Formats: sequence, C-alpha cells, structure tokens
Amino acid sequence: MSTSSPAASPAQTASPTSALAQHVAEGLSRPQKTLSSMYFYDDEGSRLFQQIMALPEYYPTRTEFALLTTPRAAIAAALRPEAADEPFFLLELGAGDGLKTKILLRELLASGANFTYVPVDISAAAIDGLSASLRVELPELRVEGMVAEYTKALAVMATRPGRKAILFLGSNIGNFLPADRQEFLRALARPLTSDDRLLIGFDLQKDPRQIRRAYDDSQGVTAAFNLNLLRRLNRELGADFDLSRWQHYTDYDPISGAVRSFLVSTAAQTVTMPALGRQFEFAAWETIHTENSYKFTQPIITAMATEAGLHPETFFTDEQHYFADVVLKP
Ligand code: AVJ
Repeated sequence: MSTSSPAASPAQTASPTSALAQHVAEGLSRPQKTLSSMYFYDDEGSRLFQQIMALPEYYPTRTEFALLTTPRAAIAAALRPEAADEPFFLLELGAGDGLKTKILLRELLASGANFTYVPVDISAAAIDGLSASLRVELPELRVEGMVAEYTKALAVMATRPGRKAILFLGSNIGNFLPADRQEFLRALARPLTSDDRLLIGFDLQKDPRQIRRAYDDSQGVTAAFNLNLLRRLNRELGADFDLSRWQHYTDYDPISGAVRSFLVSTAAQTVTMPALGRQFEFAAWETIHTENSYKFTQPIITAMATEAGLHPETFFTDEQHYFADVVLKP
C-alpha cells in the first residue's frame, strides 16, 4: 500500500519553532482556518490509515492492488530497461508498508531485473520498518532506503548513473491543490532524463456518492483519523482541544473533482496552545479545512502531465475504471 506516510513525524514534543508549530500558527490564523493533511500521519494516524485501507467503503487501495497485480508483467516491462542486465534504480516516493510495491518487486526479481529499490520517506520509522520487512520477505532484493524529502531524494539520485523508475502510488498526488500539484510534477520531471520513467497512481472520478462514502465511512474510522489531528496538537503543542466539540465533515464536489475534509467546531470555543503562547477562537460551526483528495479523469491526467513536460505512455486501469496507474516518460 502506499500507506504512504505522505509526510513527516516531527519530534515528540514540538518546540514553538518546530515545523508543526509554525504550520499551526499560520494555518489557524487564516480567515478560512486550515491544517495540512501531511500532519495526519503520526503513529496513531498511520495506524488509523491502515484501518481505513481495509474499510469496505475505501475502494482505492484494494482497487490499485488488483490493478497492479493483473498486468504486473506489462507494468514491470514498462519500468525496467530493455537490456536484461542493465542496472537501474526503482525509487518509491512515500513507500508506506510496501504491500502494493511488493507485487512489482517480486515481478522484477522473477524476471531477473538488475535493480536497487530506493524507498523514500521523511519518516525514518517508515523506512526502517519497510527495510526490515523486505530483508525477511525478499532477502535477495537490494534496498537503499532514503530518509529525505521527495525532490531532494530525486536530485541526489539523478547524479547516479542508470535509469530511474519512480513510483508514486496510492493517489497521494490527490492531496495537492492543483497549482501545487503542477509545481510538484514539474519538480519531479526536472532532474529526469528521457530514459527515466514514472508510475503514478490516480483515483478516478466515479459515482459521487461512492467517493463521498469512502471518506465518511459507517464505522467512523475516517472521522477518528481526521480528529486525531487535534489529538496530535494536544499532545505535541499542549493544546486543549475538547474532541467532544468537534465533528468530521467531508464532501465531494464533482465540478473540481475534490473531496474536501473539515473539522467542524460544534460550539463557540477558545483553544489554548502553550507551545505557541497563543489562543485561537472558533465560532460555532466554523471549520478547519484539513484535506483535499482530488479525483481525476484520463483527459485531466494527460493535460496535467503535458503541462509538466511528461508524456503518458500507458494507462493501466481496473475493469470498473475506479483507479489508474499511469506510466509517464519525460
Ligand atoms: C493517502 C492521500 C491517498 O486521500 O484517499 C484516506 C488519505 N484520507 N481517507 C486519500 C485519506 C482520508 C488518502 N491518501
């Protein structure tokens, strides 16, 4: 799964100048309060995300798993160099538990490909966990984990000879706002040569009700995942959010293709944050915007890629067209 920890876990107790503290101070000072979904993934958040991936309503993970499994030979062939023994690097951005990646790793190993797997994540715990599980499950695999930001890791790897095949699975790309997404894609493309390849996972537009259900499940796991952000601020910034006065709310807008998630203050309240030496006022029914999960179409993917200087080569999708993994060339 690209259980992707899309992001970092800063130190246990954040100092006023920590990235988290700065982000919160800035995000809660805007007219529309906002916090980034990248802070969902502390230990508890990562555990809740594992639970989300197993929910009956959350279709993306199992769909992408199936869609990587069936055409795995064709996907592996699109990523590896033609010459059987030519060495290359398989990079993965936000590797998570690697459940989906292991399909491709097994396929490449079985076909005798000569490659090094480079999982990249800014969480050292994520890299260590994945590396340990790979040593047991695929002892013949060469692994060079990198604890770094995605674009830094790419810049470092670009200086090494050989093809880079880069995986960015799980529709993690859906978390970016459109302008940030284009900037990210251009930054990804910049250090690549025409020999390199990208495989990016995109959740596709479909029945709006089905999409909405995936982000508002009947067991309340997604609600707990969203609310855990406040629990994290209580723990790491000493905040006093009263979780009984907050609700999870999510909606899907078929015009923009965005699922947007919010934390809703059910009453007027003041929250104190000692680590910032500040208080924040919330009116009744005021919201904090916490996540975007964009859904795509094939024409949108092609337009996005083209604008970033990338060429879609093969579009792999499942029978129901719920999800796509797209091979892109610089
Ligand atoms: C990990 C970003 C792909 O947006 O679908 C799941 C995170 N948020 N349920 C997604 C998430 C709420 C997930 N990604």
